[in-house]
Amino acid sequence: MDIVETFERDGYLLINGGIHNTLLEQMREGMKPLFAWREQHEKVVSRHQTILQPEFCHRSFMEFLNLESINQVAESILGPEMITAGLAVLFGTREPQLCPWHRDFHDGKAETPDLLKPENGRLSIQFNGAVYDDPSLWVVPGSHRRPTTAAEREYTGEPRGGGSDPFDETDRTMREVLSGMPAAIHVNLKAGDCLLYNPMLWHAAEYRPEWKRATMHGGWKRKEGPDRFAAMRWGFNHNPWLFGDLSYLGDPGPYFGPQLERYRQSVANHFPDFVENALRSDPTPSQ
Ligand SMILES: O=C(O)CCC(=O)C(=O)O
Repeated sequence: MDIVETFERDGYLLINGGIHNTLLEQMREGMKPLFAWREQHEKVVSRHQTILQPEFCHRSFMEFLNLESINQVAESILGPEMITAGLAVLFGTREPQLCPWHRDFHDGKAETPDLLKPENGRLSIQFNGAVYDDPSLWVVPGSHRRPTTAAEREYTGEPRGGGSDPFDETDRTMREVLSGMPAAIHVNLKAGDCLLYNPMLWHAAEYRPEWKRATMHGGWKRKEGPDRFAAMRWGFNHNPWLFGDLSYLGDPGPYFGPQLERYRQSVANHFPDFVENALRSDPTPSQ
């Protein structure tokens, strides 16, 4: 079975050691201002959603986004005309928290039945690229191409999106909640591993303060995705700075460069007002 068939069947692909060690070291440097940013927040912060903003964008992030080992696998699934979905970093939290079982576009949404059709399984990919060892994530293989089962519904309760909540472990540990989901498997990423996955997959995560976590979180879409589904336009308004002077990025590279151009084109097609405002105002970092 080739990688495309595996991705279609399971809804994910693991690229072992996709990020080489020298780059990992540089990315850890690039993470330092982001860890400092997190420390400034009183409340629990589990991610920074827009690390391509000028204040945080580090040269190593461009190199990561241009890794051939990862882009070629993604292109074999989505085709060469990929649109970037931006870049976030997942930290985990300062207090133990559970990111409960969910699909990114949940069962209550009108578009969900279509997004779950097997023929729509290759419109978008998201990734978790581990800069440090990362045992946080759990997934249910194959759940991206079928409606929620009665057992999953009973186990997960009301549909909800992502986000994480404090979890009282008096009666059950987070591990029990995660492993108790029917057919769930643990994704134990080692530093340098990159998981590509379909956002419709049931997934969940455990956040432990003792785990140092900086996992790159982004992805790609095929143009058809945002053209057909409003859900796939989520995040289009996260990066006003990508519509201004891009010289701060340096060389955006052979993969990310064209992916960024397609992103700008797709956002301009769907949200011309947003683009016009982004170009008019000074997109001062303000996350
Ligand atoms: O922290 C994680 O790895 C899970 C993130 C997540 O569930 C999401 O972004 O939808």
